[in-house]
Amino acid sequence: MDSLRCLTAAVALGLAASFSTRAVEAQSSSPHVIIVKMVDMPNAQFAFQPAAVVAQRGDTVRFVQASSAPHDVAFRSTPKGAKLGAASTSPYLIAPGQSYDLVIDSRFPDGAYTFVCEPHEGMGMRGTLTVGAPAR
Ligand SMILES: [Cu+2]
Repeated sequence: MDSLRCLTAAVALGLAASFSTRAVEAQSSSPHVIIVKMVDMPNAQFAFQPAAVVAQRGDTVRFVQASSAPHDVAFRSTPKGAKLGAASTSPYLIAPGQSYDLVIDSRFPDGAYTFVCEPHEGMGMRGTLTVGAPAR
């Protein structure tokens, strides 16, 4: 009886181990890097391009400086439960090609986020981030 229980436990452990290995593989193969450029607009204004981003947890949103003026990324609204901490406002991106990676991890629960560039918010430099399944 004892040996049977032992065998059952060993099989259960083995199954758990193979499941968790598969979960790690699935996670490491799926994340994406989503590029958002900070650009000059023809009307002497600035924009995030694209201005609407959809990400899954594990993805990275990479903001890239492609403009003549410094920009940042400051969140204005977040879903309940979001704990962005230091990610709530980015450093300024100044040099061409300089980038800022925002890792969409457990700080970012599913939902709708809005962000702006602080100096250019009044000029319409705003964006949205949706974490979760793409809206259809
Ligand atoms: Cu800006």
